[in-house]
Amino acid sequence: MEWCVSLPKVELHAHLNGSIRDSTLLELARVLGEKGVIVFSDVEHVILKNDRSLTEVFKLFDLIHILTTDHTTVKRITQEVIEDFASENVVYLELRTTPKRNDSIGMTKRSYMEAVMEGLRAVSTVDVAFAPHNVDAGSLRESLPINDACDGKRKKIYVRLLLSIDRRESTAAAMETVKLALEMRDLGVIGIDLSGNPVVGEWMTYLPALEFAREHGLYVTLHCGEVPNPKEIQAMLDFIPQRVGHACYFEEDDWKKLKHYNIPVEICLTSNVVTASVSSLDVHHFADLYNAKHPIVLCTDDAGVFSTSLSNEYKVAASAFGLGKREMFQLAKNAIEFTFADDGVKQDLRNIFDLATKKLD
Ligand code: 6MZ
Repeated sequence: MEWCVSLPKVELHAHLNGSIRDSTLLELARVLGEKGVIVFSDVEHVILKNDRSLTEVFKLFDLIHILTTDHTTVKRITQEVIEDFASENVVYLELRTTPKRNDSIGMTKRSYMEAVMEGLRAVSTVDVAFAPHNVDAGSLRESLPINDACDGKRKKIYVRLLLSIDRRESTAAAMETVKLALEMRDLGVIGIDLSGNPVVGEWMTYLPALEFAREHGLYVTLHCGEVPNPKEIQAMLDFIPQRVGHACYFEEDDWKKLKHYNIPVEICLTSNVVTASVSSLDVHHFADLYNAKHPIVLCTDDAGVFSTSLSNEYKVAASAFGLGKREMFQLAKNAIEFTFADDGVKQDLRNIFDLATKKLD
């Protein structure tokens, strides 16, 4: 595990509200309990529970959103989540979150995202490079020390943001999210994710917004095949997104299409097994895709909800699929090519890995 922690890593599938520390959730729940908004003893065991079905996961998200959807808390969780990823040597993070409205406190999707940006700026324990067009494109990038997992230098993490469309949303709400993403490009927003309870909603509802996103140069990644839904899986693959997440319930034609278009897959091992989207690691599609040299990247999905970390996902993959250090290093490094980052950032990341090669043997 120590080796997996010191390995530089790239995280491409992490939901902000799924990555919160348990201690923070409990603290927030206690405060709302004292205010009489919730009954603390009712929610404590829900937060600490380890095994969760997919249905329970989405109930938990409803609870988490009650605890976190105000500006101060959104700022706080963003800051903590970035610190947590950086502390385990994640050197590049694409963090995704669903911009939310909360009329009772005057929150708009834009003000939600402004709170996220404040959280990014509030990180002080590590250097955060998040705005491609101003902060880290110029002299600051040069002046920041390269993250070096193996010595005491200050860590640096690149962060880019993906805005999520929740499957419960209407076409108009999805379009609002895409327009917001376009307005926030200079602040490090680079793409759109489609997520949310996979048994809710219809592909055609989100398609106009996703097409609009693509036409305007935003990258798109889709939660695809987390539950059996053959028609939707085919429609999603025909859209040719830049990446897909999960791909658990693919049939032969789906694999063919995925491979034909060479679409990288964000693999979330612990999440898939806990939610029973895959019955066990022995039958997980990681092995087939890995052996076929299809582009894949290990990700956490929801490090808080599933009590995992990216280092742990590498450890799980190593023991389930027999990967050695060399294979794990290559797997982590390959992920650079599947990021939505620009060429300059990709080159920086390659340099970080090259530097680490010498020390990790
Ligand atoms: C689908 C998921 C998910 O956006 O509020 N989310 N969607 N499948 C999953 N697999 C377990 N895990 C998380 O983060 C939480 C939201 O991310 C999506 C859900 O829409 C959830 O409400 P944000 O920061």
